[in-house]
Amino acid sequence: MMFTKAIVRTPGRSIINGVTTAHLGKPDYRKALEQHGHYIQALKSCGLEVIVMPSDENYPDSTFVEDCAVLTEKCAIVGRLGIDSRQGEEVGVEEILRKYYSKILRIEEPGTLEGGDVLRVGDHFYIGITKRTNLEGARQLSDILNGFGYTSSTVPVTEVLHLKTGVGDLGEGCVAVAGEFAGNAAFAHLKRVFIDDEERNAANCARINEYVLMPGGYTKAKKKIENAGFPVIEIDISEFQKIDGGISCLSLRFLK
Ligand code: CIR
Repeated sequence: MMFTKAIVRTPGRSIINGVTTAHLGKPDYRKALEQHGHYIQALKSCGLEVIVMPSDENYPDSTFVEDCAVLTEKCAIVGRLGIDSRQGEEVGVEEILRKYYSKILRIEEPGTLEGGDVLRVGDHFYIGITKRTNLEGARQLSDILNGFGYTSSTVPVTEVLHLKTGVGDLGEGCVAVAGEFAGNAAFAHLKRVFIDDEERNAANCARINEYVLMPGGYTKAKKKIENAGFPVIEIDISEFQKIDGGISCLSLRFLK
């Protein structure tokens, strides 16, 4: 899957109030901005044109744009975020998507769906059932995807925030798996890179054109992914990890 563009959203000062389950302290705004800049540079190194949305102080978590939508080459599906404080983030993202997509569909109430729960491998979409994505949201998404010729299946997620917190797409039918997903039969037919428990955050990586983008500081995981044949770009995203954010959630990648 090649990408030509990515949408990102600059973090605002309110990022210090982002929702979190991590016990790592509050993000440092200045440092977050700097890391976000490096993230944009990395996307550009992968050959992408980067569309930068301005920050929105009303939404502390809005820098995690991936949760707002699911993008395919045939259509865009706008999600319905599963936590009150984030509902509405998708409006600005949809405005941008309108410039590029003629087919935009929406997840409707009572469905909830966040993009962080949707992992594409080839033409198959795994949909994590989490506190943020409910069965109804998954059903609506899967109906839409089936209509465009894609397949999908659901994966119950119990230990982490989103499906992609623990499974990352490495491309070419290969995934990085950590924690509860390492033994999950749903991924057993794929080539898997097993990420050690103490480096579990490294499973949230993203294949972007020639490279795999990884969070910085996970030496063993980096070696494993490189040994599996994928060149890696590391980015320090410590400030985003303090509020449960990973590599994939910081952008929406697409081909247009
Ligand atoms: C949240 O709890 O919604 C944010 N603090 C983190 C969202 C991370 N998104 C993702 O993993 N796709």
